[in-house]
Amino acid sequence: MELPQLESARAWLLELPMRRVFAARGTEIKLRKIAVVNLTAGDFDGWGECAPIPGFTQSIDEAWAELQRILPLFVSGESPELQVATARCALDQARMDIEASAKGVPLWQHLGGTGRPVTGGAVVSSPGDSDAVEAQLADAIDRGYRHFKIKVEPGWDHQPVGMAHDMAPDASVGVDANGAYPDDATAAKALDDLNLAYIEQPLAPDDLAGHAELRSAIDAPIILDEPIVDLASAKAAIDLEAADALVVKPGKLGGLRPALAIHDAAVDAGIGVRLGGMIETDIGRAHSLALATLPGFELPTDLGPAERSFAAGRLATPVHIENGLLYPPTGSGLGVEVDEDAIDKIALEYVG
Ligand code: OSB
Ligand code: MG
Repeated sequence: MELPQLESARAWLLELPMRRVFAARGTEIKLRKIAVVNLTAGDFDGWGECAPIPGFTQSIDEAWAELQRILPLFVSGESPELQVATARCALDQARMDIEASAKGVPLWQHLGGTGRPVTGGAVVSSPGDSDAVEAQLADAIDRGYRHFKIKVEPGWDHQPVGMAHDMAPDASVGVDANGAYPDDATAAKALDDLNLAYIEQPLAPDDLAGHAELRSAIDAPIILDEPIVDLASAKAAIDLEAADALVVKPGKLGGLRPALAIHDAAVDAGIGVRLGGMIETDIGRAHSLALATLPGFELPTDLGPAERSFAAGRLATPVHIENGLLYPPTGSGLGVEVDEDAIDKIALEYVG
């Protein structure tokens, strides 16, 4: 679909205080730095989010520098390729929002999704800190989540998963090791005793063969996250039968279009996809929710209203959670109301 000529391309650099420190392997986030992008074309406008994670993607400084350099070029009719995946994602999302609005359909319909409710999931970080884990679980239960993804490592797995099952016996639990079990096959296999919905990234990112081998020893679905950075890496994991499902994160992949391509490749190969989070605001969460209504996304997601992560700074209408399910908006385009005044008020820098 041809977009009408862009009339404006704007971006804001924001800093949001976290509700609590997000601590996982190699990452500790207290203040979240992200950028939001707005494009206008004819009667329509679209929003997207650039949400880098330190140590996991290129930095916000790299992403912001690229947005500052490239956004003015779009308005003068050029369409240069962006090099930073999270910045590319923000532009792709804003364009998709405009495309769906111009068609008069919800974004999920434009993407080929169904608009069905999607299982939300709260991510529980701070491995080793049982008070912090208990507080996060209690908070998530309070907010209506029925699925938890717990950050685990050798020596910190049976205990937090047991806490989750005790505190919410009907909820489902998955774990994310961020590659923490490479030297401990016994501990990795013992995760299978924990009644888990999935085990995300137990071994090192480049150890596809090791994951393929572990799969045959374990019943719970093995899911890859870190090595899935584009369509080629997804196909490599599929070809080696390294996973039961692949994590799909639009930010890391450079947008909704590459995410759709990986969804399709996985479904063709008969494996699953899981919609992962990158601690986005309600703008990024709404985009991910639309994508998660595609048929391949059967596993619980990392998604939910952004206020579980941030202490302040609501940028858009939060996605709606009820009994653990997220209900995609029915309006055309992204379908959430973005609060530009709120964005202006907290912006550190602006381009446009
Ligand atoms: O491995 O999934 C991961 C956050 C930062 C870095 C890596 C990961 C994560 C998450 C997402 O788990 C958390 C969220 O979006 O709430
Ligand atoms: Mg992960």
